[in-house]
Amino acid sequence: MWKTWPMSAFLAAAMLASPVPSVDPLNTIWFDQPANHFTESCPMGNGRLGAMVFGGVSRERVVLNESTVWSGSPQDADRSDAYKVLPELRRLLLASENEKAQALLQRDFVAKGSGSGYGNGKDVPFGCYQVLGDLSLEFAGGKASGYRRVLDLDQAVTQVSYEQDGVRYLRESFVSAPAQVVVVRLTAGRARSLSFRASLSRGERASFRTEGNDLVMQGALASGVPGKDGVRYEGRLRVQTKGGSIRANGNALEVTGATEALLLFSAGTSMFQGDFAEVAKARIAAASARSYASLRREHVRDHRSFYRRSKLNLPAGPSAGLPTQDRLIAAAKGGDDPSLAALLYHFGRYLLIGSSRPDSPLPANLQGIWAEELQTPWNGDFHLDINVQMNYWLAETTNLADCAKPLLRFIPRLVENGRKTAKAYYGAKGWVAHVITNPWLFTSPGEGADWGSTCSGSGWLCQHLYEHYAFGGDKAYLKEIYPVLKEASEFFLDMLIEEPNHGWLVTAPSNSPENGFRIGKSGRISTVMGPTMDQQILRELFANTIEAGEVLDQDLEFRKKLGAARSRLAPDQIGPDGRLQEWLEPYEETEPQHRHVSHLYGLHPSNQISPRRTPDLAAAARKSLERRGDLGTGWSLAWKVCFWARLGDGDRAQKVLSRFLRPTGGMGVDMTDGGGTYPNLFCAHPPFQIDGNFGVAAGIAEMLVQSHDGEVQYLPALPKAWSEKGSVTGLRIRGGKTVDLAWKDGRLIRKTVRG
Ligand code: FUC
Repeated sequence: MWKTWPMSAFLAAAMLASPVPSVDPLNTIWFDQPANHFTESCPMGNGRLGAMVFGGVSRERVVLNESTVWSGSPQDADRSDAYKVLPELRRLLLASENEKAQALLQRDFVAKGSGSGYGNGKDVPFGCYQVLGDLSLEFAGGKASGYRRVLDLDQAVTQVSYEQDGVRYLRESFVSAPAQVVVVRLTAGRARSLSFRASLSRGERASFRTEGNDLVMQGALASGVPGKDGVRYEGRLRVQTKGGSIRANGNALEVTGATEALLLFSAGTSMFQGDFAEVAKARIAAASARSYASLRREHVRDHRSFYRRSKLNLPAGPSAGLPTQDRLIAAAKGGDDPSLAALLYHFGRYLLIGSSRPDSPLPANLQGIWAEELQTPWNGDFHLDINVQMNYWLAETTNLADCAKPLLRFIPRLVENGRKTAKAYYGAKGWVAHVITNPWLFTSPGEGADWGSTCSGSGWLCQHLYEHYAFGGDKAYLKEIYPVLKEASEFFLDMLIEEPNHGWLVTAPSNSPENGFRIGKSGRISTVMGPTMDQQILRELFANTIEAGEVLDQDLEFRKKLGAARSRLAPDQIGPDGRLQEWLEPYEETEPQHRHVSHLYGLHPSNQISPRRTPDLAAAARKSLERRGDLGTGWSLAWKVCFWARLGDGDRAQKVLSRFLRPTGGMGVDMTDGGGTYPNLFCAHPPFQIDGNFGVAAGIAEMLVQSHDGEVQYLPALPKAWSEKGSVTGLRIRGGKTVDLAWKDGRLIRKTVRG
């Protein structure tokens, strides 16, 4: 039954993999020891299948993911009569009785049922993104020396190599998008010295069996409804060897005395595919008929067709050759290594390519597609008050616009449920999504009044639809997404109320994610009308809808209506202390250093505030940022890098970036200022949350080129630390052109604009 490869393919494969992988400080993450935790692992992915290699010597652990492994099921979480309390809610808000409004909102205006289970929703209908399972390889053998584990971002290949009992061992792994398989190849430097036991495991809801040289795992996830199965899945591992023998032993396969082994894994779920098990089996069959060298070559070529579109080159400092973790520590101690920021930039792009390919079934979630738990933090869901959006900030600017497609396809799918929610809660036309959503297209408010009633989630998502047009200029695409923008605008047109003091139009009820304030001796309040962020999102949504209507020559009357409403939206206000106000009133916030900086949405990601066009507002935004401070959770730091870049302050952006790179191992949830970077460069909220990786790469791009402000700005926020020399290729600007730059002593020495 073993497959014997032709000798020529074997030789080619052996020559491809150098025994001691090389280290390029711009493109490699590497370790001189195995991982103890997945935040030290080497993550790889093809936009659907994910793998994290731990690289143990006596036990290799590869954590496997599949992006549709989601528990839960569709549910109706709308309270159908919520709209009846809307007048009273609004009366209380207009009478400045915010605390009472929030109590009423909590009672009658949140989601029906268990909502997201307060972020622990794996067994409720909201559900949770979950690990698929583990692949374990157990080896016999003594102490290893010369250990090295390298993730090569340019090839998207991980190599684990060491010497044991005088034999050099090499494991090479990748996750192929063209072949849709996880590939692990094990080689030994001496013939017939490779023996191991391979097994699959999962903490719950899984059964295992062997089928010839295949290991199969299958199961059904919780639906959240007692007695009903949720998503069904199947994973299949095939083991092939050159030399030696393979034997099934219980639910494991044992390889003895091989010179080389090839492991192929594929998986699928029933979320979008009835014949998922057959498809996975067919993929294994197709891949196992090919040589390792051809699978690898195809994979590297495919990966590079995304990865090599942009490259940042910054000088390597003395610590650049160290293992990545030591490099982080050296930088935190003040060591000079600008190339570390370039590695972080490349890693952000690498992770987007790995978790969100043009044909991925779902957008990247809070952990991309790299989870090791059954209950991931915050359900590994799609948060709409910053997180899923931040995941895609780098897509357009760093030349991965096609990787945004999973999000762009997901947004219109929310419309149907969003219409129902709009009607149930606001008696309004159009569609709305609040602060959390999932593959079951949840659009109801969250279950906690203090965070769950953010009503601008849909508006913020629409920004992504429109920006894709602003960068790409594709009118056929604009035509497709226009109805989504229009209906989102219709919702807000219908739900806005007039604020009596100035006659401004404001959202009500809402909040400023997820911050609170007090009035007099009140407790912490969040419920308000017209938080600044909502108003900024609506100004942008209406403008984009109008512009899209103009380009498509549609809906003149509607455009006029939108324009009139837009001019009456509450404006940005500068408070008595000179800061940009977060709410309609200059309330005293309960946490002045809160991680969200929602009221600066207008500065970034929107373009409403700029030092050039609105200097007063920009100065007020700067004051707000000063007060928020330079600490925060991982994603909050990433956002601050973007803010300072937009304010043209490269050194400050660099300072926050250094904080982002602070090495941490902390895994507990920290909502304040524990943000930093894990040994494998995953962003620490803590816990691990991938948005920060994406946001910081977007921030680095903003430091180098900006195109949101009516004219292109080259090197708008180049910090002194990078000024000596550097270059970047492939940054994308609105209108679709691509920019390459080089600089020396802080001055631009070369600029090429292509396209
Ligand atoms: C929001 C943030 C938290 C966290 C969570 C997933 O609630 O305020 O910091 O990122 O989303």
